[in-house]
Amino acid sequence: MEIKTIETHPFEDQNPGTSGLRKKVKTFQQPNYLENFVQSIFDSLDDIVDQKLVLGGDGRYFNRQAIQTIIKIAAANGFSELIIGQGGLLSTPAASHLIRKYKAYGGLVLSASHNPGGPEEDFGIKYNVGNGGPAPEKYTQAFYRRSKEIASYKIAEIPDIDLDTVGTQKFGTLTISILDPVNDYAELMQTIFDFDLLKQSIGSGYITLKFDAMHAITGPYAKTILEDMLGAKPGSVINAVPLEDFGGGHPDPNLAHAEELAEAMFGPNAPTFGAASDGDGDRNMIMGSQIFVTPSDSLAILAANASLIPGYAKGISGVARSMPTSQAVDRVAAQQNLPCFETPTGWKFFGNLLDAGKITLCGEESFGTGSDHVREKDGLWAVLFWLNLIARKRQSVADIVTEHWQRFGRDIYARHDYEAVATDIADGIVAYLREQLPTLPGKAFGDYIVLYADEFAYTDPVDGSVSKNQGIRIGFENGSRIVFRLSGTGTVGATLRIYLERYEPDSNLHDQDAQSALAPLIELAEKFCEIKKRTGRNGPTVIT
Ligand code: G16
Repeated sequence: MEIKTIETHPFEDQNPGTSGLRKKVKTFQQPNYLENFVQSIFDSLDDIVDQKLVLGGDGRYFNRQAIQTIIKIAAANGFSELIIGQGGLLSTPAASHLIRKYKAYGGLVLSASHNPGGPEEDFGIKYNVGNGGPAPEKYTQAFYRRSKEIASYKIAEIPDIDLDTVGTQKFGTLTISILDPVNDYAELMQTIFDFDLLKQSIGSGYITLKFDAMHAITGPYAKTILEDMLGAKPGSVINAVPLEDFGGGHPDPNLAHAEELAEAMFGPNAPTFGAASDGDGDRNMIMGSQIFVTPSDSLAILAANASLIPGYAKGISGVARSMPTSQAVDRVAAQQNLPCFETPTGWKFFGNLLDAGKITLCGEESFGTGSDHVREKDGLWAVLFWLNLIARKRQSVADIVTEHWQRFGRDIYARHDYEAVATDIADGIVAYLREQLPTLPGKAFGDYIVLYADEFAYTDPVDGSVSKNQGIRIGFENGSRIVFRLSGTGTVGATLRIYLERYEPDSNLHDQDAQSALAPLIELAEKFCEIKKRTGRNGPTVIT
């Protein structure tokens, strides 16, 4: 195998965000852009020679070309085996599982997750470490540093690989293994959930379901598991064929983007259960007939009922949530005497806690839920967890949620996103918020008295690493919170996220619309950040 060294020049913008490097496809298509970043990753890793690397992506536009390039760079850098999903496809949780199962050194997952795909849209690449999880910050910072000084990359002279035939191919000492992307993952799910019970409940018609794969990666996974293995009616999985542009849609599982599903679930004759996943299969949205379950509530409900699931029947060691996620899971942890951790936004912050056995379940308001079975959030896992709960409890989704609120109270929750805000305006807002922080504690705004106002910082309890500036929090004496954060996954301007939360213990008041219940907090948020005033907009781009 001949290896060439190609001279290159650094790009200044290869700083990974919340989850890898995400840019417009056109940016990635610039000569040497992808090559530089991949070589920067390999240069920052120790002892990669003769190691295994997992490789796959969500099938979006540019996935196949990028994979062919990465294969050649990985080969030139001395990896001995590349484990690749057939067709270049792997969901993020499946990639995490393969890294763990085959004891790979790490993996490269090509995805911009919930961001749209196509020649004019987004592409992304993230590196996962040997535990199967997203590279922690010390890695991503090293990649960025290297990308700013890189002068050359190595590339092997091998032909393009046949990505579509399962099996192994050899090039000198390099083995390329093309695997069915679904098999290993489906096997893992059977070790966690009660597939016999699920088959019965679905086969008998007790559970009817609709899963929206949003023309993204979970299509083949959901078809195999939900329809072929569990017997859901053919057609239960909608938008099941992965497309390079996700059918022109936005593969973001929320009420705004999974419109077809939302309509069905709030319509007449709605199925018992509805769900959607995102571009790379790590997010989930859970719905029941006439009800949407917030991701924060979903995490709390899974934690409260984990003992009903075979994989967690022995008990869970602890739970964690990202800072802006509602405090619903904290209440479960307090009642069950479980450790509960609050981490910055980004799945990478759960990795150490999971590895150390400090937590079993974790989740985020951004439609991510997962457990120690892999080191990524896992959309279909959450779906199977809910289905298993419904089957075990013989209750509807609405009844499970209502019962949970009766037991623990309801954390009424919403997130308002202002997308594509000019960066200088967004920076001005953050500066303005920062200025106010010291002046707020003790101040009363109607019924809301500020208890604390700070910028969230996190010290990892396992390795002591400190992450600062992780979002602005304003907490009130009545337990309500407003959190402000700039997204780390967008590719156009800045996205300001405003997270609003109010605790309601009185079960007579649980059944109310979140936006109306949060109206005073929404007004206060505007007072603190002036987003509408500064942008001239009337309201958020997306409300979840
Ligand atoms: C990524 C991360 C998540 C994070 C989310 C939101 O999700 O993996 O841990 O919560 O971004 O990030 P932000 O608020 O910064 O946009 P995904 O599904 O995009 O990989």
